[in-house]
Amino acid sequence: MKRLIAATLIALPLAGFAATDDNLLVNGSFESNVLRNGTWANFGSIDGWTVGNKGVEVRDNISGSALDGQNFVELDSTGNSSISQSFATVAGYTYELSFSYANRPDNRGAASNGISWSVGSLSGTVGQNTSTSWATYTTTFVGTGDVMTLSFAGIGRSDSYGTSLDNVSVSVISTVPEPQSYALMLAGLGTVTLLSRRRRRNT
Ligand SMILES: [Ca+2]
Ligand SMILES: [Ca+2]
Repeated sequence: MKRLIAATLIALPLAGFAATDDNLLVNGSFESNVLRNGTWANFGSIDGWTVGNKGVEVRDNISGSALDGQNFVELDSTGNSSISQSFATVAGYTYELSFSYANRPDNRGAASNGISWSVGSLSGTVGQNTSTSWATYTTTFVGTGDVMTLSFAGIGRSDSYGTSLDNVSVSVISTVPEPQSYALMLAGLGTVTLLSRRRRRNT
């Protein structure tokens, strides 16, 4: 029994390195719609994402170039719009959210630009400037065990000129449970040890 517990204790932290770089999102780089190079179109729906009522502009290397592949999206289409996507999570796993954003060369100034994002209890804003270089935002969050939703929305002046978004990904970076669930597991193992000791004493 002692040897089994020791083996389990060694195996638990090692499980944390069995992380994957796989993107849990569908169409995170917005390449599903095939457009002619140098053109764009406003879509009411795109693969993988729930689209806000003003649609989403998919751009094939126009008003900027894609960071990944050929396409990126803009969320100030005919006005500020939004996209969201849900994905299953495992309670206690750590996930990494990463996405890239840039302002178009012909942007209408910082007050017109920006994107807000949210996942679980986390949220923030990016791109409220006039930088036309791609920047990447990365953060981590812990899975709740339920389906979680990642959302993006255009902010700033709603004037059909907005910030570009590309290369969105959510991936598992650690399968080590958070300290609380880890403590619960160890407490469980402790109980097993006590029971086996007590059983041994009784026999
Ligand atoms: Ca892309
Ligand atoms: Ca705008």
